[in-house]
Amino acid sequence: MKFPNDFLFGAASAAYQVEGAWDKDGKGLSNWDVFSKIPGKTFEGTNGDVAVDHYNRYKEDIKLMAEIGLESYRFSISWARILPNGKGKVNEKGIEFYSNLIDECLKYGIVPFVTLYHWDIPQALEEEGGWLNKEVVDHFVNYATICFKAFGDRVKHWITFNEVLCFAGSGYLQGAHPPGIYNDEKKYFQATHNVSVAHARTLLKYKELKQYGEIGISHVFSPAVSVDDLEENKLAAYHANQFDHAWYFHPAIKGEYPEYVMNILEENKWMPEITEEERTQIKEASKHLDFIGFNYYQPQRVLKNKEKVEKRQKTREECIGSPGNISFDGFFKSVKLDDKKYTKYGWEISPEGFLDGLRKFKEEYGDVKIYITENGLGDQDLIVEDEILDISRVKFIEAHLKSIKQAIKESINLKGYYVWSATDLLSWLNGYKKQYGLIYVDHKNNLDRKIKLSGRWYKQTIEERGENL
Ligand code: BGP
Repeated sequence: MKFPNDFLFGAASAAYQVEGAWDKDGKGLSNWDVFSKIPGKTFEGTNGDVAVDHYNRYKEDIKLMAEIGLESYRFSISWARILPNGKGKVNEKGIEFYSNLIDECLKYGIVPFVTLYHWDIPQALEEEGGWLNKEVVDHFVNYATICFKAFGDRVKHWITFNEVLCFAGSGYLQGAHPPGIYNDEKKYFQATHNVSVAHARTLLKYKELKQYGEIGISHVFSPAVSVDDLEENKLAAYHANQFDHAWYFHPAIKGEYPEYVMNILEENKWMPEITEEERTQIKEASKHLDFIGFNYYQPQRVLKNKEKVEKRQKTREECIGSPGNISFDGFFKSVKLDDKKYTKYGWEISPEGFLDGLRKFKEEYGDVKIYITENGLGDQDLIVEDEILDISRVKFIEAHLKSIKQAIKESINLKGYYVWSATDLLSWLNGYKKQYGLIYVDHKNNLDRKIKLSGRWYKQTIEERGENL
């Protein structure tokens, strides 16, 4: 079987992780510009001031992506580049940069797939309460509308938000991302609800503008599976899926929050303030959702937690995504298992868990169109005589594309796959050492680029439309 012709093979990035030029051409400060400079927050104090200088080298990067044969490039817009204070006057230089980037993609026939929010809120709005402040929702819709009007003639694929679970969980439960708050469930649920409303209103605005493209949201896809058949562990897995998936997928797809979670929020006094108008907006938007994006890296192996939960700020090591942590509410625990394979960074490698999760998703949510907006291997690549021999990454992508092929055979509505990431880039909490790219960036040598083995392998796979997988 070949992958269908309308299936997009792409790769992805995010503004803060690649652009650099943090204070160039009128860009305002973002929360990450500030947070990454607080001692101890990031790996060896790394930040995105320069990142991989995509802002200045985007032409070279897009050319290399074209050489790989990428059909689509997913990137994000930095809100503070468009609106330095998050609201008010538009920074024309910011519009110009993204306009040029889009044109450069189109020059090679690469479809731009644009994320409006990949975690970098303008610092001025963060200081006004960030996602806890409902006025920020208005500002977001305004920012999105500016982007639709400026780029919507050429961009026909939009993602409102990237991984709300990750930025809100890290920002309000673990203290590992800005605004660096921890153990504040009430704030976490209020922020996630406000983001759901921002997504809904932005989607409705987009439809109102009649630009005839598609719009969706990308979420963490990390299906929880019980370690065994014990009832208490199966309940732990159910609970994890309700909080980590249903709390996000339900409003976007079904237009309402899951009852199971709502009951627990009520019992614990964690219920966010939700107005009738917001409920209606969420419901209405769900009817027009075009697709859901999944960022899949690993499943979660869980069991009922019996340990006491310590109410404290998590260390960076506890927040980098490897299993071994207790959930925020103390209900379940994720664990490493002896019979599973793990990456150098301790993330499970499970193409089977991916396929299994996709099947379960279809059972629950039906035929929703899906893009895999991120999937990839974080590693420290082997370099031999200047060649980047990232064999493990080839194997990783190959195995996950096989799962997708099988899923398509089973009529799961998958329409695209984006390798995380196009070029090597900044990992939020792991610095530049943790590489994901199809294109190598040499930090010892002027940030020189070079296509890796995985890039060449991906090129061939795209040319064959995956027939030989
Ligand atoms: C996702 C984010 C990406 C990226 C990726 C890899 O959660 O959307 O921005 O960072 O994870 O994560 P990490 O860099 O922590 O390995």
